[in-house]
Parts: sequence; structure tokens; C-alpha cells
Amino acid sequence: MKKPVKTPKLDLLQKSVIDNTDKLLTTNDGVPIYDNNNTLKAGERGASLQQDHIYFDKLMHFDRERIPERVVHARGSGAHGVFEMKEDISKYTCAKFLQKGAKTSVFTRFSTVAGFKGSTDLARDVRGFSVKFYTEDGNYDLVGNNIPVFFIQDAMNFPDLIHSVKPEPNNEFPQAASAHDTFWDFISLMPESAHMIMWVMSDRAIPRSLRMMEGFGVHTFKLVNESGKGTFVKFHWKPKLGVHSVAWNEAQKISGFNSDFHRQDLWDAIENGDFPQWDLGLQLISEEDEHKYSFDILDATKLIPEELVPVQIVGTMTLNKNPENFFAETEQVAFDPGRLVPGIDVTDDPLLQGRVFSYMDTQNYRLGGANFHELPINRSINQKHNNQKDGNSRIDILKGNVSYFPNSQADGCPYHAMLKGEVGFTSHKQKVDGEKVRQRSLSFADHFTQARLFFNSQTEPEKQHIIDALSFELSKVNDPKIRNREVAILHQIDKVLAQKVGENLNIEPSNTLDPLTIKFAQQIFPGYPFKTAKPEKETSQALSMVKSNKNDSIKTRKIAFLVADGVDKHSVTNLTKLLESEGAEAILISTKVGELKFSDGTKTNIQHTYLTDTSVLYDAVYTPSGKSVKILLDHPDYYEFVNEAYRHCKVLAFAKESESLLEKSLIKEDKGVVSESKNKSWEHTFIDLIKLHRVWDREILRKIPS
Ligand code: HDD
Repeated sequence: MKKPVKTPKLDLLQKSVIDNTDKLLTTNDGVPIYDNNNTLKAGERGASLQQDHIYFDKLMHFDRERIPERVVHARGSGAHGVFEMKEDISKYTCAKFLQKGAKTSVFTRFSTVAGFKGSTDLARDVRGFSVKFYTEDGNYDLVGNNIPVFFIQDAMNFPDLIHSVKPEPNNEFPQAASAHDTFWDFISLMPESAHMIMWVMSDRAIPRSLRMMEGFGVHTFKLVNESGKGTFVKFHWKPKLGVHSVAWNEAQKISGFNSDFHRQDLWDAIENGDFPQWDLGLQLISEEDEHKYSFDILDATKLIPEELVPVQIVGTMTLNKNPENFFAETEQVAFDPGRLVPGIDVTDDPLLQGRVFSYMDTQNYRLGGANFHELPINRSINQKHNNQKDGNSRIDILKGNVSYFPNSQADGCPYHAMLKGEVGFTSHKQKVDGEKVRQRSLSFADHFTQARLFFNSQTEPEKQHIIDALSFELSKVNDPKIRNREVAILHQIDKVLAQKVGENLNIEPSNTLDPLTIKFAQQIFPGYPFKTAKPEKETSQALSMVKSNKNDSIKTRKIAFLVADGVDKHSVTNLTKLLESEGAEAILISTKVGELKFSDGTKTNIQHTYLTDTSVLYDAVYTPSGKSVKILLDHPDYYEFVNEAYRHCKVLAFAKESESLLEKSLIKEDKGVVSESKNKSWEHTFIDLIKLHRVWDREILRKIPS
């Protein structure tokens, strides 16, 4: 029996939860309904009557059940949890939820950006990573992504960026895909996107699981302490399970086999008690160091290399409860980077400044008016007190005749904090002088140094995946001028990168940016391009998933056991036990659902078959011994399964009697192919290799089709 999770926010939400168990069906007004099958008619074969208020009540609600989906980040999955602060950072911030020992209820929503609400989870895309902290000082929203930089520098370009990536307006395709002309047209005219493009074309844009991706606040924010001193901060979420991705070929296939792959994975993990966890890390930069770096810390297309400013781990978030109702919670949750609490403030980053308007505005539209903060999921755990009243679907009942300030009739209540010398939100004091201009700072004009930093920090297979992704995306572009323009941008990042992508596209990369790219860039930066400052770091290990992972666990990994009737029971159960003791899951895949007969005559239930499942849904593959081997020897789907797993650099293990299958497959033996007959401690070798996630050496060979 699962223990119910309790947090102040869940206690509050519980008051809104409705349980229909053993309850009589009623109308929305609570009138008991006698017959829920038939409309009221003039005679049993006659027309329906207009007085059928029971039917109207039902249909009127049904007809209004859809609300506008989010204009971006429409597809998402959310969960409740707790954030626990472990370190003392009180010298930087007075935010109550960031004080050592504080435990704060959170609701976290992950999303893809471009696809519609019903699109696939495995699109090549940025993932949203939004956390609503229900603090005792009101709600604080950290609305970030799984990538630490952004496509553009100024919010003015945001609608254009999104229009370019969304399905094209004349025919509304492609869905949830950036591989089309309009996106690359925009990108190839906006060289400031170069760094972000490197990330989006890397495997970071196709995570293995939402539980295995990093989160970033992206912008530089400000922490403010009790005496009003500010410190710049970058927020990082580091997943306890490490950062892992699938390969693009896998992503495309997963989209077909299970387009809810990420959503279901998050749900199942929480239901199984495998609560996903992330550490919160901070990069702190003193105000004195604001101008110390070769890049501008207010430019959202730049990151601060971790080797330059280390990430200090200060707390941990645990997601431990699935929503009761998707629409009421995940769909209606309203995030807003402008939702700040005392101790945290925004900076002058022009992208962030623009966001502070857009979210509130979109929630007003999407959720149907000004009272969306009264929806149960959005309510703060402390009671709000103000003079706002009325509006669509107002829930709170404001007592008394006073709804204005100042007043004497209610003794000045609700009073603002300054009246009684209490703490309230105050914006961080900052000197501002300058002319009112529509202009970009020249300190934002270096577009390629950090794109190069990212590319150079990758291992060879990771670089190859970026080359493959760019080649795929640009091959889907019909206009050759756009392809040429983008390859010219790649040349500015790295010559080999441009050369290799160019080879796949039949393009000889140009040494200079395309004149049209320069023309548009000069409208932002007159005189562009400029000589760039020498970077502090040429590479950063933290930017490579392969180099930075600890690879110390196989927790929650799914291992496919390829079986058929007659499979040897010990060959299955021994490894299952070992894998489960390490926190992984063994899943039997057989020729049909229902009963599977073991060699000893006992039976088990099969839920997965070669028809419903493929290797792309699993992390590693094992073929046990037994009479099953004879059946599988003639089963083409078996070979497709193992060949494909091999092609995707996954670890495969073969029990003694199953090695004839290995011989008949296209697999070439390497360190990621583990045989019981050749390795005494083969089970442990298998587990250690799964920890590495993939056998990357195999990527260089690329011999097997899949
Ligand atoms: Fe945004 C949603 C993240 C730039 C305007 N954004 C949205 C969500 C995330 C982000 C995670 C989904 C929230 C949820 O789960 O409900 N957005 C980012 C990041 C950005 C960014 C990390 C850059 C660093 N966004 C950005 C800009 C603008 C917007 C520059 C507009 C000027 N974003 C929106 C929005 C959305 C949104 C239109 C759509 C739905 C919503 O807000 O609630 O207002």
C-alpha cells in the first residue's frame, strides 16, 4: 500500500478534490439524475423537447470543455513534489524557501515547445522545465528549459521565432518538427541563434526520460539578501539519475510505438515509488564581477562555463505525487517568470524583461480571465489579501464594504508591509541611467564563440550526432539558399562541422556569412560582424553528456528479456533478481500476450510482444537460455530487435544456449556484447556496461542498418 504524500499544497488541493465513489449522479446544480441514457422526447419516437434541462446541463458543459492550448509548450506533463533546501545561503538571499532546512511544496511541469498538445513526446525540441514553489511568501516560479541558453536575445523576436518553428501557416505541417523551411530561414538570418542551435541539434533535444535531463533557469537572475545586497545567479537542476538521451533514429521510432513515452515514464516512475530527484545548483556572481567575462551575463544566448563559476549544490527537489486530474492541475497550472518572492529579482536581460509581460497576459487569455490565480493548482498556500474583486469566475468572497486603499473604514487593511515595517517584495535597488533607445548592446554581438565551445566540448560520437541532426534538418529544407546560408553560419562555428554537414548536402561551405544574414544582423548590430574577445575556456566537460555523467547506477532502466515458450526459468529469474537489486526493471517480451510457459512447466503472464514492442523502448537487451531459442531462431522480429539494439549502441547479453542466435544476427562482437560462455562474471559486466548507457565505440562503425 502506497503511503499518501502530504505537503501544505496537497492539503490545500485536497479541499477541491471530488471523489465520486458511491455517489449519486447529479446535474451541475446538484439535482439527482434519474435517467442518464435518454433525452426527453415528445413520444418515444418523437422530437426532443426544449425543456430538457438535464440534457442541456450535460451538453452545455461538454461543448465548452476545450480551452486554448498554450501557444508554446502546449504538450506537457506535471507532478507534485517537495523542494528541500540543504545549504545556508542566507548571506545571498532572504527568500524564505531558500533558507537552510526549508521544505517547500512544488508543482513541476515538463513540456516540448513547438508541438501541439497531442503531438509526440520524442520530437527534436527544447524541453520546458517549470517549477512552481508554493512558498510561505507566495508563489515563486522558475520557468526554465533543459538547455541553458536561448535562440534569441530580445523578447521582440519571440513571436517570430515561434511562428517560424510552428507548422507552416498555409498547410499546418510539419507537426512538432523544426526540419522545415520557415524555421531554418529564420535561424539562418539570426546568427545569434548559433549557440542554441548546437544544443538543439545535439542529443540533449531528445532526452531518454524527463527524469534524466537537466534544467536551467537560463537567464541570470538576482538574489537579494536582508540588507538589500544583490548577487547574480544562474539556476541549475541536476538530475540524480544523470543526463541521458536517445538517438535520433530511436526517437523517430519511439514516436510511432509510444508517443506518450516520456509522459508515461514519468507517471510510472512516480506510481512505482521511484521518485525522480534533481539537485538545485547555483552559479553565484558578485555584482562587482558583472562585466568581468568575455561575454555579457545578461545575454540569454550565453552560459557561464561551470569551470569558470562552479555550480554549488544547495538543495534537492523530489517529485513524489502524480496529479489527480490532468486538466485541473497540469493544464491549468499557470507559470510566470515574473512571479517573484522577496529575496529574488529579475535582471535587465531583455529576453527576461519581455517574458515578465507575456506569461501573465497569456494566462489571462488561456484560462479565461483575471481570476486564474484562484484555481486550486495556482493558489498560494498563504491566503491572498487584496482589493482585487469581481471578474470572470470569481471564487473568493471578499467580505465587507471596503475594496480600496487607503481606507479608514477597514483600519487601512489589507495594509501594505511598509505601513507596519514588515517585509514585502521590494525590487532590488539599481542605478539606471541611459537614453531611451531601441537598441541591442554591442556586448551581445559575439554569436559563435560559445557555439564553438559547445561543439568542441563534445566527444566524437556526440559531434557526429550534431552533424547528423543538422544534415537531417537541412535536407528537409527545400530552398537551397537557406541551406547555404546555414552552412555558412556553421563554418563560423567550426570548419570541420561545416565541411561534414556540407558534404551531406552537396554544399561547399562559404568562408563568409551570407550577405543576407549580414544584412539582417546589421539591423541589430550596425557594423556586424566584429572581432570577438578571447574566451576564458575553449572546452567545458560539463557540456558533454558522455563526459560529465557519473554512470554509477542502472536505477529505473528497462531491460528487455527476449523469450518464447520453453525459456529456461533460472536463466530468467537469476538475472531478474540481480537487475532488480540494482533498481532496474526486467521486462519479458515474447511471441504473444497471455501465458508464457517456462521450461519447468510453470507459467507467467506476458504483457509485451515482438508485435507491440521494439528495442527502442529499452535500455539493454538479454536473451536467456532454453527451448525458446529454437523458436526465436526462425523469428525475424527477434533479429530486428537485437540488430537494432546493437545499431543504437546498446548493451546485449546472451545466455549460454542463446549464442546460436547471436551468430545468426548481424551483430559483431565487441565489449558491449556480453556472452555467458566467454565471461564468468557476465551478469556484473552486463550491469556495469548498462551504467555507461551506450557503447559509444560502436557509433564510429555504423555498420548495421536499423
Ligand atoms: Fe516561454 C511558456 C520557458 C522565452 C512566452 N516558456 C513557457 C513554458 C516554459 C517556457 C518552460 C511552459 C510553462 C508551462 O509549463 O506552463 N520561455 C521559456 C524559456 C525562455 C522563454 C526558458 C527563454 C529563456 N517565453 C519566452 C519569451 C516569451 C515567452 C521571450 C515572450 C516574450 N512562454 C511564453 C508564453 C508561454 C510560455 C507565450 C506559453 C504558455 C505560457 O506561457 O504559459 O507566455
